[in-house]
Amino acid sequence: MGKSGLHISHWGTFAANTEGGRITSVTPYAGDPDPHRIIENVVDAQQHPARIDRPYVRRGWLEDGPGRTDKRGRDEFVPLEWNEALDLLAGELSRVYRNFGAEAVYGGSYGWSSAGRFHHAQSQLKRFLAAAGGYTQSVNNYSFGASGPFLPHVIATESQWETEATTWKSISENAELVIAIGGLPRKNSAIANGGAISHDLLPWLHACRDNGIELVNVSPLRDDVSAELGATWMSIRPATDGALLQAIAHTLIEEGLYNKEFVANYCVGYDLFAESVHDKTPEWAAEICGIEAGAIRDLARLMAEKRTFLTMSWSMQRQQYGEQTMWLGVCVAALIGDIGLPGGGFGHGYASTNRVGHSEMLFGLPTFSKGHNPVRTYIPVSRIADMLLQPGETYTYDGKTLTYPDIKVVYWAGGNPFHHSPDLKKLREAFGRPDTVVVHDSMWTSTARHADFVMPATLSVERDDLGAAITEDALIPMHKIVEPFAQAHDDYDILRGLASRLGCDDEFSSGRTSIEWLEEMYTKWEGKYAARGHQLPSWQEFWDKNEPLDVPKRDKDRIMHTEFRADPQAHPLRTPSSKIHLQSDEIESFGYDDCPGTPTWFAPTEWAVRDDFPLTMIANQPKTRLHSQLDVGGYSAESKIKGREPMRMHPADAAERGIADGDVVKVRSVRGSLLAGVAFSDDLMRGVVQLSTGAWYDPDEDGNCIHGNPNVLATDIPVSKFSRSNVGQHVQVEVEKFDGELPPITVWGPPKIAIRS
Ligand code: PGD
Repeated sequence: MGKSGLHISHWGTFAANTEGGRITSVTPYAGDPDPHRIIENVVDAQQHPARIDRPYVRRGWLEDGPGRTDKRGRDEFVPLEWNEALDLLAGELSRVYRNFGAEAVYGGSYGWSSAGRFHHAQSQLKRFLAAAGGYTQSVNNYSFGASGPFLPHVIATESQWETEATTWKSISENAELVIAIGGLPRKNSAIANGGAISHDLLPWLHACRDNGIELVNVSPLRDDVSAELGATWMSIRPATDGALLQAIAHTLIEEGLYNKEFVANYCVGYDLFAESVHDKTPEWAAEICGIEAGAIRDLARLMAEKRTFLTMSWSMQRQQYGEQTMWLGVCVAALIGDIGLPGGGFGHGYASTNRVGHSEMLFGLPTFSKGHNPVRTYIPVSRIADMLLQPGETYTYDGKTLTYPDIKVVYWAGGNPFHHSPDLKKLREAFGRPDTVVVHDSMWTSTARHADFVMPATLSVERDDLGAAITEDALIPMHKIVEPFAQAHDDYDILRGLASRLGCDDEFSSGRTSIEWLEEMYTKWEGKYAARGHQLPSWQEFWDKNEPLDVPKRDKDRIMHTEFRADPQAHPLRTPSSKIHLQSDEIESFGYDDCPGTPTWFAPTEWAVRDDFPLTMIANQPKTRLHSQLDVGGYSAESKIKGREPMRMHPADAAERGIADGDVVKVRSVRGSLLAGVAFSDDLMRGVVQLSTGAWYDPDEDGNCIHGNPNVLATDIPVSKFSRSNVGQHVQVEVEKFDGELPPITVWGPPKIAIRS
């Protein structure tokens, strides 16, 4: 029996108890004020039957060679020896680089991978592909792929609204009213990209409550703000927040309550904006969003009276026309005029992870370079299926016209597109197009099953690393806890094996082992702090001590845009006019009918099918795991109902359909269907069901999911012609009781493995 040092995951920091080389339990870090149970998933996952034990190649690829096929995701796999796998794959990469050039290799490889600064699979892959010749890249992300490129045109760049966001300290001490559009869900703040150490959301929200701050949760889900905070719940129909915001703006203007001085000095485009909301009365909005007109007026008046902080969750823009919704939030915050004042203004993504609103490390974290990618071609990340299905086709993005490249190799490490991509049947078809698909993962996820080459990666508990999220107070030395499962290798070593075969090992590895890289990264980082007068221990001391290292942080009392407010000439915004845009000639000049230059609310096109699919599904982030990671782990598994992902439903909506609590149901959309287990809840408004993402896609013969992955239902249309981001948050569905024989879940074990002849 043993107890490990601390280990860090995106969802928390823990020590592990081990016995006979296995993890038997985990204990949360004592310094975490609000640990989350997700850390428990690590225990069962490490030796789970779903682990990939060795390299594999798809039988069809081995027998027929590379090429277009409909067998991916349906074929069996042939086990390979490591050298054989690396030789075969290196040969295929050489063929493609030689015959088609580097643009034909897609290395966008989106995904969260694992915590740990060095063994970050996606970064390792990018460095390797850069050294091998280059790759087609992706830009933006699935989290805030619309607001990321859009907000810089009207108010703030990503680095501003993320890194320079007003801190919770300032909000809790100075705000009088916090309006949370999309709520402030504790479950989402469980995670932090890079590794969560201290979960502070609840303590900060308790401070807000104790200081008498009024909290308003604008969401179809009551529990998007924890019950004990006593928030006012404004239950709003999904995808109608833009209409609510237009009506608030209308009231502020109509009643002369807006801050004229702020608008005159810090904004452009007021006249056109005011004209655009002229007829957007609270009565008009009430019909759309289901909130009474009087309540909308009262809210607008309250906002004008009190120091107001208006924050919008990332989910607000993971919807069709998401840029416009975000922009309307900016406009309302600007009309209120508290931007740049203590505890007031506009925020985006507070509680969407454990990041926004926390101060950051003074001079960043240890890093390594992803090398130089000579290929300039890129796609907005959510356009993966369109790219594979429509090579050579042109499309718009952020004022530009781009062309989809012709991809021959798709190489993925540390992501699960068969989790994250809406419209999984379309993705399946798209994954049939390239010559070769390569996946590194620790688990037989659905993405691994749709690959030709499957390379078994270690879990973070099986390797040495160092880590923390940028908003933490400490850096954690992550000593390996257990030996790698079966023949799993670190991504770095797999890629090194390929690099040496392709003749680019020097460029990729610089001749270093993993531990030498950790030393190199730490030493450079420590030097950066030392040069600025902050003495940190040497690498050897840090590593040997095996304890969290305190790292100095930037000011904890920051207010976004305070300098701009103090002197807009000396501290201009990086928008075209240097001010906040309530209207934009630049956006108008792009000519996108779905993203015009004066912000407005549009009804989602999916509403056209409401007669047949009357319920709106909210496909949001899960409580029991991060995305799809470790879905097989104990905490995630225990939430399933008859082996299916739980779907919350209002008892009255269920009663109308003859559905009982705990029933398995078939959920249908225009695009497909899935099975889920029903959990009754009156925390949802009527007409809404909620099914979290992340149940591993387990397709039947027609590609419908027997396990409960909502992306088989969701549409792959873009947010708009501007950002081309994903709209997975909402889909129209109908639900019926499933009375058939329940098919067994197959995705939690290995796929069919061929006996080698
Ligand atoms: P994860 O489940 O985190 O999902 O999509 P993302 O692809 O990031 O996938 C990470 C994968 O990496 C897992 O399969 C894990 O096993 C693997 N992995 C972990 N560590 C390692 C490692 O060290 N090496 C290797 N090789 N593999 C590793 C997330 C994406 O989903 C995001 S960010 C958002 S915000 C989106 N949200 C929604 C949504 O709200 N609604 C819908 N319908 N869909 C969404 N999809 C998006």
